[in-house]
Amino acid sequence: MSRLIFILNGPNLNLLGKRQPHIYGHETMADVEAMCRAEAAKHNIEVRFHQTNREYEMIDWIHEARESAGGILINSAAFTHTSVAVLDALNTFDGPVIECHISQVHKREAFRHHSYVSMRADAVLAGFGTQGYVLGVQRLAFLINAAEKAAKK
Ligand code: CA2
Repeated sequence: MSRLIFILNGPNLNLLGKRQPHIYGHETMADVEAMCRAEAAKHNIEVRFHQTNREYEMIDWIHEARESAGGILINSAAFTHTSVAVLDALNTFDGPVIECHISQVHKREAFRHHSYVSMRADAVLAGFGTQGYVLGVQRLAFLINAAEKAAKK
């Protein structure tokens, strides 16, 4: 199994750390990327890290992950609650998918309680702040290692 993971971030997350720190904290996307890369390096995992405000770009990266990645960690932001297209793309990916939300979405508005992505995700992290990304990377590394071991048997 590939030791490359894709970490994909949806709309408005480029503003992380710059607005609404009471909800999303003070770290920026660049800080989150650095945290993910540091954690991945501990597990000998390579990272592609992307953020987009465009649904088609998110879908294209999921298609790219099909060809090369051992797992996906995704914070699809508002697309989580609206996008059948992102769900359809994730359903074409064979490896583990972990959904991550910085905030505890179930404590927030009712429209954030439903996630299309959760219909595909193997695990969901919500409310861990940006630490959730680190936990997601750890879990993907564990699953990739387990799959490698199983393949050797
Ligand atoms: O909690 C999360 O990570 C969310 O995925 C964030 C999305 C929201 O639509 C989801 O319901 C939950 C919003 C991302 C917007 O990010 C911003 C960050 C800072 C300032 C403004 C927006």
